[in-house]
Amino acid sequence: MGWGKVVSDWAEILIMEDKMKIGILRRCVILLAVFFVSLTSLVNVAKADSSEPIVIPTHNWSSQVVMAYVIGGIFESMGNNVEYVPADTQAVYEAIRNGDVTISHEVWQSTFGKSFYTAMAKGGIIDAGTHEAMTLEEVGVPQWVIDQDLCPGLPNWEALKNCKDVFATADSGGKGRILEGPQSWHGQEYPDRVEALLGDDWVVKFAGSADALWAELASAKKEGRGTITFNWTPNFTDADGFAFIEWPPYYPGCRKQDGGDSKCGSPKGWLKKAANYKFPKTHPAAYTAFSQMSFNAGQIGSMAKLVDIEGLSHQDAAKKWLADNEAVWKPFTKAGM
Ligand code: TMO
Repeated sequence: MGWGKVVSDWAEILIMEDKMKIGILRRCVILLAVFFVSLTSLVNVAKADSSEPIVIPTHNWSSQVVMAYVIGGIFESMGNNVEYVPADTQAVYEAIRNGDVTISHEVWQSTFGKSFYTAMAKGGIIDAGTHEAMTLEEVGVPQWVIDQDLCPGLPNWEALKNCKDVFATADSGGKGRILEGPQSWHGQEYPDRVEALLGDDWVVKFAGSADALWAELASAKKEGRGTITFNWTPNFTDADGFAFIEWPPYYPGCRKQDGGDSKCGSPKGWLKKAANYKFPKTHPAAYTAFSQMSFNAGQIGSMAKLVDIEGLSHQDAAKKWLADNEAVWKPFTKAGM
């Protein structure tokens, strides 16, 4: 509704009043009432979202991919167009900054905080709010390794000094092995740390995929063999229990890549959302909903579980999650209405 329509409505009312021979005082009252009604409707006019697709990145761990389709499904329920692109987990922040990708919905502090804020400092990417879930990304052992006391003193890191044989594997040359995630996540961080704190008795190997981590956890359990892998929470592994190694505490700058000696673990961190700076302007309704979105640890764990335990495809997992959780996500779309 624009001013043109308001003025023509008023003109029509004046003509009607003339025909009905209504007195001057009544005319004033009617006009005033109409004026306020028009004003309210003008104020309430929302700008429609662009039909240009909202570009959502997909990465290489399950909750992130399922949540991509969950959020895409929420946008579609609001009438928006959505596109999914596989994206590198570190380079994606530069892609959001320059507009090739619209959002990131799982910015994990420990792994991606630096890339996120580096892109922000250059201009073009905004902080779109924080999920309820707190996070930890760290190497550790399944809880049963602690319960069976395979390496007394765990999860304190210093226990590893006496346990290299427990965690040696066929390809580790007699050293204790730590199975890191894909190298694209943390680069040299774990080799730097392990060398700085444990020296030459330990070796870091990189898994090709998150699935390779879950396969290792499953076979180690079957064989009753100790294993140390990278993992994170929230994740589907929260249900069985996973004990993260307690390294010396993190502080900003402690990593070698940040100028430190790498004698520190990961921070207990936040989980944020990011967006291209134009998204609130091009898609105000979708952005308003996105800014409201917040998932807790149980919700994120359940998105991963649908794929990694129940074997659904990411798309089917998202459909099921949306169908089962309308009471969680529908309110995100109602802000500002
Ligand atoms: C970013 N990640 C959840 C794999 O640690």
